Amino acid sequence: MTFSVCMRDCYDTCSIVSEFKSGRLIVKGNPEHPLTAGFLCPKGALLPRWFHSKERLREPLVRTGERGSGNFRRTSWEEAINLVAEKLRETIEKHGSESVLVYQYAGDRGVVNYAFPLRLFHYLNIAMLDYGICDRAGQEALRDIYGTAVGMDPEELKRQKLIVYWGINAFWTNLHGFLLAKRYDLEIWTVDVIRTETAKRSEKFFQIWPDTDVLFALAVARLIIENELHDEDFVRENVYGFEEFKNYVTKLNLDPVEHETGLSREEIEEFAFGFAEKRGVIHIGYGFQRSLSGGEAVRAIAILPALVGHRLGFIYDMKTIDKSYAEGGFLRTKPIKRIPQMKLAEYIERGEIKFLYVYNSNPLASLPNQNRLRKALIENDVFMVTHDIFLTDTALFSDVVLPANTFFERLDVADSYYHRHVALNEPVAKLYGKSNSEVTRLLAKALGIENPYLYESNEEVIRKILEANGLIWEELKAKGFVKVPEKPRKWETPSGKIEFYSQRAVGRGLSPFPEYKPPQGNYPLRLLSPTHRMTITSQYHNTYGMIDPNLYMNPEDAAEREICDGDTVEVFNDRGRIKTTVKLSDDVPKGVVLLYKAFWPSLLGWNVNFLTSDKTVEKYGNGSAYHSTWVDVRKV
Ligand SMILES: Nc1nc2c(c(=O)[nH]1)N[C@H]1C(S)=C(S)[C@@H](COP(=O)(O)OP(=O)(O)OC[C@H]3O[C@@H](n4cnc5c(=O)[nH]c(N)nc54)[C@H](O)[C@@H]3O)O[C@H]1N2
Ligand SMILES: Nc1nc2c(c(=O)[nH]1)N[C@H]1C(S)=C(S)[C@@H](COP(=O)(O)OP(=O)(O)OC[C@H]3O[C@@H](n4cnc5c(=O)[nH]c(N)nc54)[C@H](O)[C@@H]3O)O[C@H]1N2
Ligand SMILES: [Mo]
Repeated sequence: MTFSVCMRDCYDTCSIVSEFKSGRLIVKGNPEHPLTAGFLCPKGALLPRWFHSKERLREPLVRTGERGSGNFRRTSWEEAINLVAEKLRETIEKHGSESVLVYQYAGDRGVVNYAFPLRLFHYLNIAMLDYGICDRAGQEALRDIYGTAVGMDPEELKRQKLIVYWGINAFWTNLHGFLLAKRYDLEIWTVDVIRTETAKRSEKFFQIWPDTDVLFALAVARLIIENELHDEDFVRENVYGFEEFKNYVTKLNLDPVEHETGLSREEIEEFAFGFAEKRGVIHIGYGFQRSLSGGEAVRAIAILPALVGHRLGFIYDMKTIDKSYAEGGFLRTKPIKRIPQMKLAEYIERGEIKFLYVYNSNPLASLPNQNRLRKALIENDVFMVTHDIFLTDTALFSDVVLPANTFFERLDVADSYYHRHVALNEPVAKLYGKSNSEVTRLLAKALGIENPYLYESNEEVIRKILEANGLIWEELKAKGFVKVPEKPRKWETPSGKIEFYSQRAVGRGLSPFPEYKPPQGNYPLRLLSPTHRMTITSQYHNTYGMIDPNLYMNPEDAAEREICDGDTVEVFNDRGRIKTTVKLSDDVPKGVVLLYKAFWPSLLGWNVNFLTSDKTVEKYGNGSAYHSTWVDVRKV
């Protein structure tokens, strides 16, 4: 029996008990783990299929044909590593170290596997991303109010009565979290544009028009304050700028709120009164904040739990251990040049990137405005290396492809961005490819670098991190996971209080209070691209195949365009056009259409990111705005 951890970019970070028997991998949820609780989600249960997939890359590849054509020749590890090292050296000499960008994200969340390659790139003073793709706007917004985006330990929910899933489809994206709330017998509410599977399993569902969450939250705040349902003692002692906030929301005219949000006055009151009475906790989603209004929305929503007396009554991010040692930022001798992740195409067009090293990510599926990105890569001279388990779209565009192994094949640990458990991942079997840290060591050697930090073993790095965080290796080995105790925390805001009047936001040139701006688009339909049940962004499309490429559309919008269920349609805007079939559904409100996010373009012929907006929210850390996409649809 071996302990593994599901390393996917997912809230749950499940502890797995795995075994390799008669040449097959067997996985089970670790029964001792309070969240995994003995079972795996539908994606996790299929991990052996992913592990044994015939499509796994076995040998490095070197491009022989046109970029993106898929023409490669197989080569040895030695030749591939030498080629990458040589090209890296040459690019740095010719264009400087900042013309090289390492593009990586959370394809594998192992502490070592995620961070160790950055040691080499820090050592070489190479450019890095600003990581704006996922949860950035909300991070900034929560810091504005609380000085931190780290909220409540979900296991503390057992002392609560009500959880609101706001802009998160937890039943699909945080299944173990959702079931924890059920086990603790909490009342569950959902605020979403779509009647999701989470909404269908909730006691109350508030179906809101996109981008109007700011207004809804402010209206709720106003009703709570006006009716004196807020926790007066808590607010007096712990909140900065309550009176100013009260004046701000009191001036709010509630009539247009109904019109804008699509929620009735009764629904808004029901939320306000129920939330105050039950002292609700809010799980603020990552999904819904990926829009131009996302930052302001999180800021408004985040005020609600404090109003009813919670110190940190939201769930968003979790940080339990300091992992910086794995990344080795201390190896750098120059400040980091950060490239906004969402503006990759723009930086390539400007000729600022000459060498792109990609690992743990599939940007040619997951980044917005794919036509622009692909054109930029084809027209500019960028040497591209991708380290992945599969021949993804990104790999297909690369000059050198390096086969990665899976987390079942190496030692690592993982923390979670949702709960407080750190889990152990031991190797259980070996098939093909090399881990991110192995490749880093090989590259360092080929570059002739002698620094010992680039040659530390996974175990050495893990031991040092555990030690620095007061965690005991033997304990981890015995159970597969340890819980990191929570230390008392202060709000790290300028006033040391929860700031309803946010001085940090003012410092960034924003209004002290969340502001509503009506969404504007140049096409009639709003296109949302949320997560799919059986994939993690682009992962598992090629191995599980259970994707849903349909465009979901409200029957009224379809009737206006003489579209029937099952018709083939073209979805289009200024950035691109794709063809797919339509499913009519009342779960999607009129004026909104839905395509699930980021399948493999090379398998499907398209994905939603040929349509999505690559605008960013500058004032909120260049956060992504996928959902701020407008399209039209016509029958073909
Ligand atoms: N099964 C599965 N699980 C995943 C992932 C996956 O791809 N598949 N991806 C992982 C990753 S990377 C992340 S970041 C998380 C994301 O986890 P979630 O936050 O649950 O992800 P989404 O489905 O993108 O978005 C949640 C909801 O936001 C809603 N929404 C969109 N716009 C608005 C709006 O203006 N207001 C409101 N109130 N709601 C709106 C969408 O309808 C959607 O239901 O999930 C992780 N877990
Ligand atoms: N339209 C739309 N697009 C979106 C979103 C959206 O809501 N709408 N959501 C965005 C969000 S929230 C996120 S987080 C991003 C995620 O986008 P990406 O970072 O591109 O994530 P994945 O698609 O999961 O790709 C991860 C890749 O890492 C590879 N991988 C897995 N394990 C390893 C390993 O151990 N080593 C190496 N070298 N590779 C490995 C996998 O095979 C996979 O190809 O997508 C974004 N894209
Ligand atoms: Mo994400």
